[in-house]
Amino acid sequence: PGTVYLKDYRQPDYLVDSTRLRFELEPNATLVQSRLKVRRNPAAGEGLPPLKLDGVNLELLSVAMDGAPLAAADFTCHDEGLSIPVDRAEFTLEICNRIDPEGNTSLEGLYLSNGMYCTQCEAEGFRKITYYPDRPDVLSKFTATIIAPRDYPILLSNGNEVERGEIDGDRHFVTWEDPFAKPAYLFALVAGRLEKVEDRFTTMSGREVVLQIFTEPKNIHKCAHAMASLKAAMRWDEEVYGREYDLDIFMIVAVDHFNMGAMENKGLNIFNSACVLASPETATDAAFQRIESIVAHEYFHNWSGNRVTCRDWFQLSLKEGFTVFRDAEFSADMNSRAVKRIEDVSMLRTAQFAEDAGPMSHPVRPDSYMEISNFYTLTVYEKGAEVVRMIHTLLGPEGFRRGSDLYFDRHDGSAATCEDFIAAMEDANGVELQQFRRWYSQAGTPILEISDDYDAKQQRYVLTVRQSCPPTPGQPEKQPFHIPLKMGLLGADGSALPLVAEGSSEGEINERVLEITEAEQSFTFENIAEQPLPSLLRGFSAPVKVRYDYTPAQLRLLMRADRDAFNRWDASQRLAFGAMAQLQRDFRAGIALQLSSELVEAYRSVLQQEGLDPALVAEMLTLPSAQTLAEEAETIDAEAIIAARKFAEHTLAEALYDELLATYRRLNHDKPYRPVADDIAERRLKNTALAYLCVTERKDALALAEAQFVAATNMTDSSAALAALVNRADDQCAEAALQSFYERWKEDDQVVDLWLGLQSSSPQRGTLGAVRALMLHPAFELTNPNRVRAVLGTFANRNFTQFHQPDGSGFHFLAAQVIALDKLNPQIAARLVTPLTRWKKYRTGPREAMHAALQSVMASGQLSADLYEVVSKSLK
Ligand code: BAL
Ligand code: ZN
Repeated sequence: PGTVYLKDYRQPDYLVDSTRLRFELEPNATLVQSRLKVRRNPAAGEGLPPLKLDGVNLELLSVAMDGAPLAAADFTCHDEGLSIPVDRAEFTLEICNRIDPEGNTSLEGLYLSNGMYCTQCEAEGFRKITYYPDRPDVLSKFTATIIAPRDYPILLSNGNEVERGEIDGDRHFVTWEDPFAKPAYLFALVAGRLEKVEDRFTTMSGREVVLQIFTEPKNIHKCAHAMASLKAAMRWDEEVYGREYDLDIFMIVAVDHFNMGAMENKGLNIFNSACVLASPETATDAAFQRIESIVAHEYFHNWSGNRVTCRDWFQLSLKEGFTVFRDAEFSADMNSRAVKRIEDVSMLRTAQFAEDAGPMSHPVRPDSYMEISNFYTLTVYEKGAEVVRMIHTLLGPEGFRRGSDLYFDRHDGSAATCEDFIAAMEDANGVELQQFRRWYSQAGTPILEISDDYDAKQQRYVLTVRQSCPPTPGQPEKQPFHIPLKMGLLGADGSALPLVAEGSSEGEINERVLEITEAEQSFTFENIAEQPLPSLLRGFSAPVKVRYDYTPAQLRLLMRADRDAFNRWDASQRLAFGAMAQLQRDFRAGIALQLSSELVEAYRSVLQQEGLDPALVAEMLTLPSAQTLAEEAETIDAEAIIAARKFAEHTLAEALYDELLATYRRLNHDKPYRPVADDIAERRLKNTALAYLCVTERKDALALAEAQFVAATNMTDSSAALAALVNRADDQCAEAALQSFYERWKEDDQVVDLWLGLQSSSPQRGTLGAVRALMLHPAFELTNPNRVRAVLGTFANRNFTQFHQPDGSGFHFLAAQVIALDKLNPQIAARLVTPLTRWKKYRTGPREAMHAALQSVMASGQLSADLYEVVSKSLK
């Protein structure tokens, strides 16, 4: 496969003013007719070059220009599309082709999922439907007529329904018209036997919008939370960004087979069932929160993505980074702000930092790709959101809003770039963000090495910051970034010290945002009456690593007293990191393991401290995951990480048993389920305590888990108890619980995914043999991405112990599954292979085994472009 470069971007030669589509749906032979009003793009240059249309896996039946049929010799048809000579500046092109939705297991384009037709066109799926200039900077007004047998009563597309009727007695049709010009990637079609729930929303200007959520009839009771989330998101976007919804109808459809979480097609969002359907009995708190955030995310795209779209796919973060930032702020407003931040940063530090340091490392705005699907990454999404957050921090909320207003005004109805976004922020605020742009072009995670000096006589405190960024593929040297470093200073008693910068006339403040722009920079604070303790990178104000030599005692002070909740948690993580690093060293040196008493006592204090948000307590009590420890390590020693983590967990559980038990008992009360922040926080802490108690494998603790499992009336408590049993209890007890759980929920796809994932992630039960057995379970299908993620994704990404078996069997097993999956669904295969791509970071032994597994994928035959890109770059 070839490489596409950002530097090669050219305007489209032709524009498509309108696109009329007609579908006659048949499982294996759907007929697609298109009628395009095409016009030479005056901005693209002179002459009339051939019209190039993208098309993949299509059976071409006919082409006509201005009504005149073209003979095969009149144009070129190849594997990737059509090239049609053109002799006029404007014309109507009519194309007829056939596709096979049932045979389409890639889940890109039009496909059948559980008897329901649906589409996924982003990024380049539309070319699997019909021949078209499938690029985001060609915006067109779409009309779609869907013809289907009457046993597909629901026929949906974007925009407004304008006509419906009967055809030949046993078929019917519906025509949809979208008044907003859009790129083909936002096109959607759904046909099925679906039921809907309906609600209404009155926009800020008083217009009434119909809201509909469609699902299979068996799931119709699971839509209420998504509907409530949608309405909250609509209101929030009006209040915070001044953005109003623009069509008269907004539809969401749940589908079972879906590569992504959801898709923001104009007026017709299509969702992975797992990201929209929830009931208290079947969905965990985490699922409720995920649904709230994804529903909001897709809705927010109506402005940040649809009204203003991307010029090309290198600009993907323009819509994704911004929209993730928007949804994160929405979730923070709806729930606990600190806990949301902690969750997001944990994920970023574990997985995005690893991506930044791995063979697929790329800037937020990549320079090149082979297959764009591989760039729907944590870097483009999550780090992209951090970049937007930094602009927000630098400009403040009002300045940022001025910038977003200008951005939407300037680019409404067009395709924009990341550069346009920053320029709007600059112009609206009269500031200059030239250096800041490096966040879009330079890959890698910057490191801040911070040291300080206190002069008691002068009462002067100097903070010195050195920044660097490791080399990444194609970028050996990095220029300094513009980094907002939010900080404060604590006195010995934990009080916030007033910050007065050298020469500053500002009044007393306790927190500052230092703007780091140089490779090395010092900041001086005057009138500091005592040796201060710095609280650095508050709220994780930049996606960087901070190195500062904190003592355990200083970390305990930050944990107890910092006014920034995020940094209280961060201090707990640093303390745990230090202790676990020591355990890893001791393990390798053959020294008997001993956990730092500082850590044990710090955790005890957290459990005893009054007035803390229980969710924050739960986060502070949770040791860094094995994956996070691996990301932090210079060289990954999986065996030592597993031993260290297991030992630390056991020691804490034994030492704090009484406090954990008291916490569990205090919070284990019967309360009707509500997915609201306070209740979620209590359940989180209760179940964290239960998991620790069960680590001891004491009978009393396991009895608590069994009792909770039996009595639970919501899935959060039920699955937490089951996980505690599955991870800790003897085979018989866990087996019985697993069986009864499956019998009760086997008809519910979301719960079955959870059941599969629990087993796959268990260090006890998710052995390779057990995972192979799960793949033979009737519930498992390799063609269903949710099942693949539940069993294989969980095993490779969340079962550190079993995946990293010293004989390398886990790696070779994953390689074999990736090879099989690539024939069916390249996007999912390319994602699943990720853990193997990190082979270079492992110590010798696992490194060679991982490398061999990856080579076996490469040698297995013809790989998809998706998988080829990831594997070939990782083998370099
Ligand atoms: N645009 C793909 C799905 C999402 O990020 O919303
Ligand atoms: Zn998105």
